[in-house]
Amino acid sequence: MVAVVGYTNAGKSTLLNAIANADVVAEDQLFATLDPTTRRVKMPSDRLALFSDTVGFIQKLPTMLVAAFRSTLEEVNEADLLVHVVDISHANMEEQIAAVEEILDDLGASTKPVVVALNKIDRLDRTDPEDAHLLEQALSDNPNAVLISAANGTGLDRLMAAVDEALREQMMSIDALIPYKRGDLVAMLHENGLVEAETHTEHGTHVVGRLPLELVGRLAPYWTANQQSEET
Ligand SMILES: Nc1nc2c(ncn2[C@@H]2O[C@H](COP(=O)(O)OP(=O)(O)O)[C@@H](O)[C@H]2O)c(=O)[nH]1
Ligand SMILES: [Mg+2]
Repeated sequence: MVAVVGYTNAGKSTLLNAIANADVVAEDQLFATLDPTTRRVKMPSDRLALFSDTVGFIQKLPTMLVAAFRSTLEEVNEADLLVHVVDISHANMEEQIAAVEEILDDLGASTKPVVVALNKIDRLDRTDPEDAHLLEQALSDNPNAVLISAANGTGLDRLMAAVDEALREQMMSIDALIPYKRGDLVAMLHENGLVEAETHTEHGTHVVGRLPLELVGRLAPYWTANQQSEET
């Protein structure tokens, strides 16, 4: 589960549309997204990820939006990873980043892994020294950021690869021998994890791969001697 967060108007809904062909309304106005919407996205690794749009973050949240924000709070807290969309063409980019980080902190989500997407690079001109400096500064402040244009699709493949890799890092290595009567567990692994090797033995399906931490325990009865109890 990936929650797309960011200051309002940063381009969250546009990004979600671009990666999922979702019909999320993109409007140049505050709070066009009042309800979080979730889309299934096939990642480069072939895994499915659920991307959810969230209500735009702003410095002071009006009371009337607290209810709408509550569902965002849920999306954020349940997410394995956050994609923080930043409008790099905005004069107050830094304040906006700080405001979003502060809200994430308030939500208790400041320790979630984050991929920063510096959006709207189509509005910058690299041959303009000021823009070039801005890009350089933004990248040195956010070393793992990906430059994108949600509007024209630039960098979306690199963003997806970065998300895939960050999700992979969230997973733990597994090595299990699953009896044939527990085909449901093999299916669960394919759906939620990464299968690196799968062999059919006399005693069941031997699988090696990676699985989100919270699901690893389900395979515990079938771990082999090679299963690491701690991530290495
Ligand atoms: N030039 C440009 N405009 C963008 C880009 N991404 C979004 N926008 C525009 O920015 C405005 C806000 O986008 P939206 O997706 O609604 O932002 P949200 O509030 O974060 O969901 C809309 O007018 C979009 O068309 C981009 O990559 N380049
Ligand atoms: Mg939106």
